[in-house]
Parts: sequence; structure tokens; C-alpha cells
Amino acid sequence: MPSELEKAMESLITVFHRYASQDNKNGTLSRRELISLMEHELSGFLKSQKDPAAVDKIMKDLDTNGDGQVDFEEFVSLVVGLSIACEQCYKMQMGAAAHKKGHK
Ligand SMILES: [Ca+2]
Ligand SMILES: [Ca+2]
Repeated sequence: MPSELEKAMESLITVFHRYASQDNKNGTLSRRELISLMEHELSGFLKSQKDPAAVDKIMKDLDTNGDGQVDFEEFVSLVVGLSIACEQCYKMQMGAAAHKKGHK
């Protein structure tokens, strides 16, 4: 049985390839594929990313080698960045909850 973390890593790979194989370049995400992935898989985290300028910025930030495509390594940096942001929210929520409890 794979562990929770192993399953998460497997999902990351599966999701990346599901979207990356929508055009003839199977190993990388084009801008369109990235948008599709964000719309379907990150809609909870990236609510405000309907704005094309924001998408361009994300794409540019991710595409560190400048080939106009997002490869797996570049995609992982998006996931890591979001996870860090998310963990900070999580800590704040936990902190707020603890705070509330303490004052009851
Ligand atoms: Ca592709
Ligand atoms: Ca690239």
C-alpha cells in the first residue's frame, strides 16, 4: 500500500500528464493546458486567476527555461509555492482556533 505522501506524489504526476498530453507535446504543458489544469484542479486555490494577465504572469514565472512550455519540474514549483501559501493559512487558522479556545 502506498503511503499518503506517495499517493499525493503519484496524483501530482498523473494530473500533470493528463493535462500535458492534450496536444502533440505530451511531456509539457502549453499555456492552454496550464489554464485548463488550473481551472479544473486548482479552482479552490486560484479563484482570482480568470484574469489573462495573471495567467501570463504565472506562466512566465513558471517557465524558468523560457521555452514557452511548462515541464514537470516547472509545474512542481507551482505546487510547492501553493502548498507553502496554503500551509501558512493552515497555521494561521490553527492559531486562530487555539486563540479562540484559550479565551473561552
Ligand atoms: Ca502538452
Ligand atoms: Ca519551460
